[in-house]
Amino acid sequence: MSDNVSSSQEAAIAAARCFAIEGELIDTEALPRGHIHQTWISTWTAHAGGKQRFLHQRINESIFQQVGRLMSNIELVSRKLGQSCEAAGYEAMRLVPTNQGESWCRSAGAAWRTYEFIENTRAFDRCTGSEQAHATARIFGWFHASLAEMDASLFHETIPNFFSPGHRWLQFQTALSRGEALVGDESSVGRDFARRRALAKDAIAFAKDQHWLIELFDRHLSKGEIPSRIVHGDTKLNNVLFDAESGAARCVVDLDTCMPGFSLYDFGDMVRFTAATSEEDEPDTSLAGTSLEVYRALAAGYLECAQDSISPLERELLHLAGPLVSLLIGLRFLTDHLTGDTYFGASRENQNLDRARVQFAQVAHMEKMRDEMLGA
Ligand code: GN1
Ligand code: MG
Repeated sequence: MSDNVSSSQEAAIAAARCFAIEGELIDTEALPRGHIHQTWISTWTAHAGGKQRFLHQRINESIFQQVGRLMSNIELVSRKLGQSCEAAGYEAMRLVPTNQGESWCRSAGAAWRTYEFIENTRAFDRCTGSEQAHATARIFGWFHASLAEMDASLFHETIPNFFSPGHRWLQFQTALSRGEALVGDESSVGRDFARRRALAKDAIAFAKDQHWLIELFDRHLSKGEIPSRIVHGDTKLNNVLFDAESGAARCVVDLDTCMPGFSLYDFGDMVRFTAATSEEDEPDTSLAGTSLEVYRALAAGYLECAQDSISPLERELLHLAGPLVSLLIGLRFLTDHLTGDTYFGASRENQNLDRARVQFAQVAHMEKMRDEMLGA
């Protein structure tokens, strides 16, 4: 074990002990998931014999700068879902309080939170087929319905403009123009940007061609024609836990971006990830695209739950939600590639550029299937 790993394991052990867990700590191991936080699982001897596991997350404070606000949103959502999950046949994430009764703590300078680990489940990075897609859309549909009557003013916007198409476009444009201002001055930053921009030439051109989609949604959003609702904000297939035996959807996880947004964002994010025909960072973009069959199952499942609560305009724009969110996430990956991989990080060269290209290939593929998606 390298020094870094062992010291971060020690930090996770110290943090785990700050939470109100009974029994003896037996083991902790890292769980490499997600782009944002560091996650650990601990195992404890349970009171009545046997063992119990917990999930500890070291919160990324460069992204979530106000941890108190983030955790307040999560407390609201997990409490609300906890009230309605049983009747729907689902489960809700359960936060474990700290020894002082708070929802998070600081340990050795870092911010940590803990959830009960939900046993006998599996998460999927790739969709196994229509049935799973349908179940995914239904659990997120239930999620929206459960939060629909909550008072939105209780929620904090933990990452400003997180869902705003125009904001994502501006971040991309700013990365380009800041980088361009440095090119030619022979600084290492300028040279690195020129190299990254040259590699991304095709992706940059594609993004510019798709600006109409951003404008379309921005127009409706700014006029209030698309209503603001409490959304999940990261409705990837792997944020649903499925029962390891029956395969039924059991629990929605990753409540970090639960805040006011718009439902089509969540539906679009479901499409971009669940109906993807490749991994999110597949280097061979000829494999990237969107499965029409999976799209149809997602639309059917989502409409079963949301048909009565979405507006006619939201229904009309449903088929464009997938392209929009693939474009937005693609823009974010591309922006990160251009600015040195500082947000999502990268475990290999050009990973964020590959991620952007996959999203853009999906946008292009969905454009070709627009009529079929419209009819779903
Ligand atoms: C990030 O870390 P993870 O995988 O839960 C990101 C989402 C993106 C997603 C793309 C707070 O989520 O917005 O859609 O990566 N989360 C944040 O895979 O930026
Ligand atoms: Mg997430």
